[in-house]
Amino acid sequence: METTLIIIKPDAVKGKKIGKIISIYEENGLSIEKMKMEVPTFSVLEKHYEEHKEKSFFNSLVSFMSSGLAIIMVASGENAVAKVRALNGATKPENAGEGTIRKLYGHSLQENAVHGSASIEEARREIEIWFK
Ligand code: IDP
Ligand code: MG
Repeated sequence: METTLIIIKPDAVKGKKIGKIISIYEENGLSIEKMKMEVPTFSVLEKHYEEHKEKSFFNSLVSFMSSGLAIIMVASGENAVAKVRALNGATKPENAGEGTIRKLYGHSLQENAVHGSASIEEARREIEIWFK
């Protein structure tokens, strides 16, 4: 069974969308295997967003992601990685499809409610970072 890493970002936690977001994953066949709530630390975020380290938005992104509580989950199911990415929608909420989590609950390109691993390999790497 495939597994993937999901983060409900601080904007969605502050907006009280935790329950609605988890329901979308569960209603689409995914099972939550692990879950924790914490304020992400800089050192974990630096590893998680390693690929974006040189980007102009990196500092702003890490500052947003550590601005409050987040929910970090491992979800499993058939095609879990692709399924979560599809349910999340496009990175920029205004480009995300109708009914996707980012369309429903995202605020901006940066504050876009959720994270989902981009590939099976990335999922393995991210689960190791957050749940080692
Ligand atoms: P993804 O989350 O859809 O995989 P990535 O391009 O990997 O998108 O970017 C990681 C996260 O960084 C996004 O979810 C978003 O929160 C933030 N982000 C991406 N591009 C920008 C940008 O141009 N400005 C500000 N934040 C950005
Ligand atoms: Mg990405």
